[in-house]
Amino acid sequence: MTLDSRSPLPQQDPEVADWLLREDRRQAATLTLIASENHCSAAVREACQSRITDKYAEGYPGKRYYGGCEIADAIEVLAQKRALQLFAGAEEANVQPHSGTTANVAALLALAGPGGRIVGMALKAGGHLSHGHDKSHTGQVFAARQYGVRPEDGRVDLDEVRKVCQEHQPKVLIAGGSSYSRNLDYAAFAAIAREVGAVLMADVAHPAGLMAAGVVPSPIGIADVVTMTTHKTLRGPRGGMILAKKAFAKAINSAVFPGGQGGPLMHQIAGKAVAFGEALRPPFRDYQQKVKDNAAWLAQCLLARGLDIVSGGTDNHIVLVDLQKTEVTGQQVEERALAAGLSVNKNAVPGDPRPPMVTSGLRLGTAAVTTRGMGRTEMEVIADVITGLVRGQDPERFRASIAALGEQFRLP
Ligand code: DSN
Repeated sequence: MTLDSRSPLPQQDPEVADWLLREDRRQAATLTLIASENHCSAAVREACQSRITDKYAEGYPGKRYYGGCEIADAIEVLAQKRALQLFAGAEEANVQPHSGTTANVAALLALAGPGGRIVGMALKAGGHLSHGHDKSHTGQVFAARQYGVRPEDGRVDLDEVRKVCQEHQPKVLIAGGSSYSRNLDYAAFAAIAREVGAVLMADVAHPAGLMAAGVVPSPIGIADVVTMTTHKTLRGPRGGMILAKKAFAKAINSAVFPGGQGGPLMHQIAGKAVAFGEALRPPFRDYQQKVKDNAAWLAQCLLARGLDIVSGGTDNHIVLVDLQKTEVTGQQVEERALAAGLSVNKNAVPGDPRPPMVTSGLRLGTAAVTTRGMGRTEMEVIADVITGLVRGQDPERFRASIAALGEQFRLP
């Protein structure tokens, strides 16, 4: 945000303006290692704060319930077109979901129907709440079963996925996670889905940007439906998107609107169009390669300093530190990291005996620090700090070096 003497907000509402400025300063001074966060460009932010936020555009381009939607139509069509260019091979794009969870709920309702059987990865194994967890509508509205990961190597066991599917006979099999750091074999998931007559839905909320850049495998053309968020590695505005094979598009569109949402957030859709445009340019591929290289190097540095990493490394932007052999919990390290200037999140590790607000793990992600231009040297500093904090060193001793990195590597 840029507030100056001509901005209306500080004059009209100094309290909110002050909080927003503080958030700017917080982000600048903190290194974000939360794997689901990133820093979108000033152009994306400008689109998101545009006047089109005022416009109601219930419906879809060419078929709206209000007049005056010509420009909303043009923006939404542009966002769809760019999404289909970016994820080449996808047949239809719905850019209206307000978030990844609303995208997942809509897709599941379209594909399984209320009460329908679904199978997804358990939250504790690296899945997401919206993949059938019992505290989520997806575990309450649908008959959900979950698969995990192998305790010995932290990876998805396809034999277990097949077994759960054979027993449960789901209408939808979900491949994807929110703290899973390894590539998924989408073709193998598709084969299992076919064996039991299920539709395959891939949730690529986390690796979407890496996937768009071609640095990790893509489920496009393999999965029937692909859901994602636009604000993680994809580096766009907050929101969701669903890509679908033509056969499923009508049901999915109806499940998004009128099923689960009213008016689309046209300002966010404008931001999505800008972000997809950025992702179509060559520097985006280099950025994603660096995100992945930084994560691999960070994992290696942490291992070299004696910490355990779930699955022994990473294929994407996520590094999941397993603290079970240490004296500390995820919650304690999260608090210490914040005191040092690192924003990280506690996270369950496979088989974690601790509750979700405590956990025995730490999820790190390299998308945001890579956006700021950081590389191998900075990953080594971060690994030193995390290791020091796990071993009980005072966060204060790291504050100055983290603040210096924040000064050197600016926010976009
Ligand atoms: N909060 C996102 C994540 O951390 O993966 C998803 O809900």
